[in-house]
Amino acid sequence: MRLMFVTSNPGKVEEAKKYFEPLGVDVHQLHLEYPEIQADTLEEVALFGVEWLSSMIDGPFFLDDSGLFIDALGGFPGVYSAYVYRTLGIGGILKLMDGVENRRAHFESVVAYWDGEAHLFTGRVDGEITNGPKGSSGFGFDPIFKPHGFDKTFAEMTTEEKNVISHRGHALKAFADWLKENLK
Ligand code: ITT
Ligand code: NA
Repeated sequence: MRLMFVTSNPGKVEEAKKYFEPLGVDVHQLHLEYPEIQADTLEEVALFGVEWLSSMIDGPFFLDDSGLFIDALGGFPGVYSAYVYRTLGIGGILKLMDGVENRRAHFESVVAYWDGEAHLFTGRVDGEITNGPKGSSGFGFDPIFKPHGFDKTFAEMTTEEKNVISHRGHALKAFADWLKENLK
C-alpha cells in the first residue's frame, strides 16, 4: 500500500517512512502548502487543512500538525510552533526559559487522514526543555526536548528510538491500527 503525506517538512517524512516501512506501507511526500488557520487547537488546524486539500488531491492522503507546549509559558508556542521556530528559533525559546525552574513541556501531534472524510489521530509525549541544545539528528525543537525517563534529547536519538516514544510515533500508531481495521 502507498500513502500520500502532505508536508513541507522532510523530518516528518523520514519518521513516517521509518514507521510504516516494517508494515509494508510506502510513504510518499506530497510537497503542497495549505493554509494553517489561526485556531486554538491542533485538531482544528489539521481538520481545516485536510478539508481544504481534499478538493485538490485525488485519492486518500494524510497530514500532520504538531506543536510544542511549554508549561511555564502557558502552553506557548503550541499552535504557533511553526511560526515561532522560524522566527525565534531554538535560541529564542532558550532565552524565554532562561532562569525558569519549571521546564516541563510536551509535544502533541495530530495526524489527519482523508479518504472522503476526515479521521484524526493524536499523540503526546511529556518531557522537559533542556538548558542548552544537544544532538544533531531529528529536526525542529528536538535538540532542546528531553522526554521523561530518558537521559538524552530527541536529537540524540535515532529515528526508530524517537518513533517509539514520540508524539508523532503515537499518532502514527493510532493511524496504523485504524488502517489495519478499516482497510480490509
Ligand atoms: P508541515 O508542512 O507538515 O506543516 P511544519 O514544519 O510547518 O511542516 P507544523 O506546522 O506541524 O510543521 O509545525 C510544528 C513546528 O514544531 C515546526 O516548527 C516543527 O519543526 C516543530 N516540530 C514538530 N514536530 C516536531 C518534532 O517531532 N520534533 C521537534 N520539533 C517538531
Ligand atoms: Na506547517
